[in-house]
Amino acid sequence: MKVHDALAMALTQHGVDTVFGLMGEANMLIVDDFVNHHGGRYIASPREDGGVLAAMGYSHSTGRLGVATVTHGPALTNTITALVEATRSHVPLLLIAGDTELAERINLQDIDQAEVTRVSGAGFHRVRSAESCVEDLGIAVRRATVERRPIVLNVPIDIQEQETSPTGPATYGAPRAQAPGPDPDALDRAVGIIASSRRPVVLAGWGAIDAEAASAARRLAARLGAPVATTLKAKGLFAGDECDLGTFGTFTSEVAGEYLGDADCVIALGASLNRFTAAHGALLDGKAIVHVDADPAQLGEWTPVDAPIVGDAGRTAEAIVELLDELEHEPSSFRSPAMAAALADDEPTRHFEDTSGGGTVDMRTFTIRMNGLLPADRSVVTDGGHFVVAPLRYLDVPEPRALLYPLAFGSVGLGLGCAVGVAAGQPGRPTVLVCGDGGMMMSLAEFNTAVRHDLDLIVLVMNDGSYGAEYHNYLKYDMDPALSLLAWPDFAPIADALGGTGVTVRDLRDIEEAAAVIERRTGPVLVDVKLDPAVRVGFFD
Ligand SMILES: Cc1ncc(C[n+]2csc(CCOP(=O)(O)OP(=O)(O)O)c2C)c(N)n1
Repeated sequence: MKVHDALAMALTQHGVDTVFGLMGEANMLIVDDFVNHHGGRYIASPREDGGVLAAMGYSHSTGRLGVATVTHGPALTNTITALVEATRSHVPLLLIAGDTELAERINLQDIDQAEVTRVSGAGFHRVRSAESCVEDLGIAVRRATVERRPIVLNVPIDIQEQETSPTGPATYGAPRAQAPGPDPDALDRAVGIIASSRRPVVLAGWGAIDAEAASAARRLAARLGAPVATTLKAKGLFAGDECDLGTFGTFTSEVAGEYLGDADCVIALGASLNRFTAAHGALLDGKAIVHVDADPAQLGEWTPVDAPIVGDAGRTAEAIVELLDELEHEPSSFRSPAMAAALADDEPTRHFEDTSGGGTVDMRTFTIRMNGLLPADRSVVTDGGHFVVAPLRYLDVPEPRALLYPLAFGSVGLGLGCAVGVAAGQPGRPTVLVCGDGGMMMSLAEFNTAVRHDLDLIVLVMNDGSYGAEYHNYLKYDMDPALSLLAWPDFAPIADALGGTGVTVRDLRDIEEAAAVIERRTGPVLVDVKLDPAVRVGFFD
């Protein structure tokens, strides 16, 4: 068996059924074997960064390893921004990079792949020989899983063409995740603080999104008479709970913010309590904080805490409930029918002046309306820019893995690639991408990937005809924002030309028609939402 075939076979032995990427001379044989000999699915992107971002979206939405492949030289350098994003987002990802012949003295496309990878923060592993190729792939898969970052597996083309007899271990199993129990002294101290609080809140983060941890968090909240809240990353975890205060931090709603302001104790489960969650201190100052995380490095990293506990979020929440039972603790009355009613009655449109008119809509009003009109069981992906406040604040998601905002590197233009992978990973659930016109122009070829691979994608382009974030920065400096304005073409005909369906919203009355087009869709849809660049929202208030 040739090495390229052995590698493709080993991928399937690791449970990989989908590979994203772009082919060239140094990876096309692996791709061909994966599809034609081993029954895999290959999703072809028009740019390599799109393939890596799609693998990232796939991993995020499924919890599985994301896999992408590129050819040598410029193909790998095209992935660097995406690799930085995936590294900083702790996504387990395997990138198989073909490389030029080891024996060749000069090749136009040669570059030191280890050095190129190093700056991104991703890991690197080289296929050492034909005989070790399957073992090398296993090492890379294991590293991606346990190190929770991309690993670039470098495969020189001349090794790929050699014969091998893959008898070595196909897998190096990653250790199963374990759930460390809390230290009794740390637990006692925490329970002392919790028991003396009168208005506790249970806050869950990404470290508490598995089913056991989420139900333990709910039991703890019920036992304490506490409302629940989540970090932005864990948005949707408590969907349906009538005392869910929603996102804790920068995106807290006005009504929930009042209750969070009143809280005297926060029990944070698997949440890093970074500056966004803390709303730059405003939401945590003066409160007693119990901080639970399986990783000791996370405890108190961003915020001083009163009771740090190293432990699995679910097991620790259970242990706290048991101790409260032993103490015959009386639940607080913070969680109340009045709180549930105030949250249910809250109407987000009440908290701002709608600015729609003159051929544009207010993005907040538009997003709030779309929240009710889009299918409720959806994934939401955002790009970056001024507009991002609207989807992150006003679009609901059914569970945390259904929300992805690839902003760990602060880059514009990563949303559409990620959305392709999210849609591929969750075929039963439409994926809604919200991006700006600048981000869309940076990545729009990926819309056609969704068309070619029959993915259920709905794109909402928040089109203010400008780099809106920079427009408002110019105004902040008291400067003319003219250079941030861009006369892009209309996006609806572009969507049609790329094989999907485009529709334009210029007026609030157009929203129903856009929703009807979405409802009738047989392929990807793009909604070009015309906005006034001068309207500032969210962070820019
Ligand atoms: C790769 C990259 N290039 C440039 C920037 C600087 N930048 C930040 S926001 C932004 C504007 C994006 O415009 P758009 O997508 O239209 O969204 P808007 O801000 O208008 O809502 C730019 C250019 C960046 N963050 N990343």
